[in-house]
Order: sequence, then C-alpha cells, then structure tokens
Amino acid sequence: MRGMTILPAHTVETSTPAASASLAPLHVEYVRAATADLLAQANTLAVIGFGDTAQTSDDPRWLRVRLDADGAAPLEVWRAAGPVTRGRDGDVAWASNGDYAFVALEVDEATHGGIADAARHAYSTLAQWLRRSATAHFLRIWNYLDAINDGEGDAERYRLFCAGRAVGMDSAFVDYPAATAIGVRDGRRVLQVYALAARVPGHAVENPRQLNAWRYPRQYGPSAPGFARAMRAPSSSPQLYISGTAAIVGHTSHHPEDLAAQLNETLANLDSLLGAAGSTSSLGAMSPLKVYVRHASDVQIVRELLCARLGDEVPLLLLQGDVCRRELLLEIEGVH
Ligand code: 3EB
Repeated sequence: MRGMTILPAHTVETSTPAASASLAPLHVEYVRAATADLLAQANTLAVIGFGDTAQTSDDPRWLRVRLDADGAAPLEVWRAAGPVTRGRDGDVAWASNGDYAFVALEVDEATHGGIADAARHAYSTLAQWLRRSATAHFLRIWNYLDAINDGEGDAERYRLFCAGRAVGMDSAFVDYPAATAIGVRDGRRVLQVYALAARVPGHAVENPRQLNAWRYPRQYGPSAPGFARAMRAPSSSPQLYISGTAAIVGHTSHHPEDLAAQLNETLANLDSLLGAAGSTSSLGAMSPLKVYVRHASDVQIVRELLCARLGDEVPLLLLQGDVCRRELLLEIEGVH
C-alpha cells in the first residue's frame, strides 16, 4: 500500500492487553463432528471444512476451503457467546452475534478480468459490508487463490492479488488485519476470502524479527502485502490471531529448500511474535495451529518435527498449500 494515504496506526506493538478489551473471547477449535450438528448450535459463528470433505451445507456459516489435509481433516468451528444471526447480502455470506462477525465471499476471476480486480472487488465488497454492520473492524482475513505462484516477476499471481487488495482496502482498514494468503491448485480461478470482524477494534502486533510486511521493499512486487503479523483481539481474556508465518527474517526468505531449517526459523518467528504481543504463555492446548505445506510428501515429516518441538497438546491442522514465495516450503498460522 506504499504511495497510498491509509497507513496503519501501529508499528511495533509491545504493550500489554489494552484497557478497551471487552468482548467475550471467540472459541476456535478443530473438531471431528457432523457439520449439521455444529450448525444446529445457536452460538456457532462459522464451520470450515477442508479438502474434498463430503460434508456440505447451504448455511452461510459453512465454508469449504479447497486444500487437502493429511487424511480426513477435522472441521474448524468458531463459537461465539450468545446467539448468532446469519444471512446473505448479495454474494456476501455472513453470521454475527453482535460482537463478532464471520463474513465470506467467492469471486470468479473471469468476471473481473483477472486476479487483481477480483481481489479489489472482494476487499471493497467486504469493507462495504462491514461499514454497514455493527462489527466494523477486521481482525483476521484468509485469502485462497488458485496457482498463486504462476507468472513471472510482477506478473506473478500473488503480486497481482496484492495490487488489487491494496486498491480494494479502504477506510474500513484503519489497521491492517492479520492475514493468510495461500495457493490452492484445483484450477478453479475463484478467489475465496473470508474474515473475522469485531465490534471493537483489535490491536495489530508486528514482529521484531521481521520487517512489517507493508514495508517490504520493491523487489517483492509493486504493492506490498497489507497485513499485520498478528492481531490481539479486543477480548476480556488475551487472544492473539497469528498471521501466516514463514521463514522470513527481515524481509528475506531463509533456508531455501531446507524444510527442517525453515520450520525452526518459523518457530523462532512465532516465539518472537508472542513476546511482542505480551503473551505470557507458550503454544499449547489452547493454540490451534494451521500448517500449510507446499509438498504433499513433506506433510508427515512436518507433523513429526512439530510434535517433537511443541509436544502433542497443540492442535495441528496440516494442509497442502502453496506459500506466496516459491522458496518457502511451509507457513504456520493460528490462534493463541
Ligand atoms: C510473509 O511473511 C509470508 O499476503 O496476506 C503471510 C501471511 C504471507 C499473509 C498476505 C502473506 C500474507 O510475507 C506470506
């Protein structure tokens, strides 16, 4: 978003949880259950399925992400305190309990002349929806697009996506939210964007080991990616939404082609991020992590290495997905 007037208010955030914190925390977990049973619960804000799960629903709270897991994936469920209302406004599927909202939409690239304009359209549509809602503040956004690394140089699809996203972000984005952008490989040129928003703004957190992504130098593309390394929720107990985190130190990818070294660097980045967020606990049973692994053949070894480093308590969801820089073999996100 270089050259634009909207800049995040925060740089490196090191303070303890803010006094404005006020919402009951959202509950995020991976479960093995029937979609219909989860959706039957009045406080269910979203249910996300992965890969070619047989489960499906017309409910706006249901979303399928087109990434395969190692074996049958659990469902990701978001639960709010108190009853959730839901609906569709045009292409936007939404659900809200008044404090938090889940919003999702899919944009066909062909109807927008490509990935850049599809991203612009997705972001301006979501921003417009949020502005009219009780939950105007983005906390966390996920972006899934086909063939993310196709195209050379500034014509790479990820860079085009970043350019369109930068245009589509408007005043709804006072701070950049935490985010994920991952490539799917099913040949469907449909951009999928979904988000968590809140009635009260969160606090963006940056990572002292990493350059703020929105300050990445020109070599990574004409539009720097607009996201924060993490977002502290405005919740009554501390909750951190961690962006996709990879083996980037400063702005440079480290250990190209070395899976184990990238994993260690990524874990060092996560440690540093938790420190910057003022977190007093390490990753554990209450820290569901999602791990994107570029090569299906690496998934099992990544699971083993992670269990060895983090213990068996941390809920892990491993997905085969393409990270936005070709040399990066894995990326980890999560809630803590
Ligand atoms: C990185 O640190 C790795 O463009 O929204 C991670 C999380 C990454 C979010 C995004 C990109 C995005 O730059 C890539």
